[in-house]
Amino acid sequence: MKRFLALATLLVLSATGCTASQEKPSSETRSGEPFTFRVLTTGLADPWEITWGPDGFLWVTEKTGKRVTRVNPSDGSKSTVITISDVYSTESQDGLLGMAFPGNFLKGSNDVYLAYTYDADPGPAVDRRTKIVRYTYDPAAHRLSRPVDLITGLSASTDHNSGRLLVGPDQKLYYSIGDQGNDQFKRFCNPIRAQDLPTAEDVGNRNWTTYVGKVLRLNLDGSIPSDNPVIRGVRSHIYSYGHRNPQGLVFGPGGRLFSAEHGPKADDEINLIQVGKNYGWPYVSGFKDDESYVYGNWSASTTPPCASLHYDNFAIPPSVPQQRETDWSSPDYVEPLKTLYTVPNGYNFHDPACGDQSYICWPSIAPSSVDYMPAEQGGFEGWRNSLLVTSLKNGALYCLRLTQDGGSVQGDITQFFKTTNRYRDLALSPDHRAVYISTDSTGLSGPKFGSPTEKLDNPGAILEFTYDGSR
Ligand SMILES: [Ca+2]
Ligand SMILES: [Ca+2]
Ligand SMILES: [Ca+2]
Ligand SMILES: [Ca+2]
Repeated sequence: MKRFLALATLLVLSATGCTASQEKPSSETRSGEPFTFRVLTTGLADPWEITWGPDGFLWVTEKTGKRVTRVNPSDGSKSTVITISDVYSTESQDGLLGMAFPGNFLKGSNDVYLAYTYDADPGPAVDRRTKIVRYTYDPAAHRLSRPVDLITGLSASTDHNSGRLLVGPDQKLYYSIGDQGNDQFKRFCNPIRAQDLPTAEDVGNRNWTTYVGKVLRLNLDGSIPSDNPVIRGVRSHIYSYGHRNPQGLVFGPGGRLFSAEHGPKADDEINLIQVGKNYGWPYVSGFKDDESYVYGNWSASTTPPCASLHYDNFAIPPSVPQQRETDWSSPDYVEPLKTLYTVPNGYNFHDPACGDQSYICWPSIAPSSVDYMPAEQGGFEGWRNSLLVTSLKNGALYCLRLTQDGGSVQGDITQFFKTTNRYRDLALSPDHRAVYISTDSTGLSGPKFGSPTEKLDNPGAILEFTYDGSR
């Protein structure tokens, strides 16, 4: 309880602290974990990507704030480097999303890459799309300017945009784009197109509608790399396919690319992304094991048509075609490295403690990002050579240890830093002793002591957890 009183005090102190001269936030120890904790800063509008810049500042995109903000990691003071009025953002999963720097950022290049949703319709209608844009940073004025569109007209949705952007060790852009949240909830009559691939004509016409449910790989000018895979006869921006909502992407040991992907009720996936491979969605959720998942394609219902059906999370009507995981196959299919968590058939997804919001209690954790803690340097020994995954639903950081060769996950998944928040992304300090976590401004977190809640401990904040090796 003491910790929560201290947190409340910190919140009051920092609520007015948006100026450059705010008092240094104080820290506290965490019981049972060798880390100290402080709220570095608050007042951010849905901080989304958080990245440690080579200038020693934390760079943050604010999804609904439509801003890129630099945060001083010593005192939490903030400055806005750009506000992008072109960003179209609602309270759903659209807005300013991914951000990435080239490998030589501030050492030869001042480029910054951003991904965001915008409205492509000039009139009152909304044509929600995604673009990736290059900006130029002025390190003297601390401002971003001179936007250049690299790719425009990508599909966008109120749901499952994914949106993670990286520059790889090969100096290519990697971008994850989700299945748009189709075949469920309000979008249940929209088919999932994660298995669809473009024709040569589509690519020639810059028709990117099949790019949903994919990991893309682009040259830094937005063009298609000449060494991208040829899949079913066509080379495009697609690097891998069959993804649901791969919101986490990170390069790990040996240049391996890992993803963290939101599963449906269960089966969040940790994947090793390989060139040209198929990750199975929507035919397979988690492992191909026929456990607690069957693909029901609502849009394919003809009698009656989908539009006259009522969506149900738990019961698929007889008119909706269903397919078992083991009845599907693809020569390119790759199983996940790990799932969080797979449950057997017959599992009860209705937890009465969760009421109408039962999704918050399902076995999936909503993995919003993934980072890599190297084997050889500093920080908490228990995390060396591990993937660190943030959870939206559980307000915790999950650690998955990699094998020595870096190609698979070993041992039990361990959980750290539990609070009543929605953890969106993380960044590591260069010495790997400090972990910075961005938190959503609103939404549901839980269950902590039985019930999910919208009363978040630290909405719209950056939390700092520092390894205290002396304890
Ligand atoms: Ca990050
Ligand atoms: Ca419009
Ligand atoms: Ca999969
Ligand atoms: Ca499965």
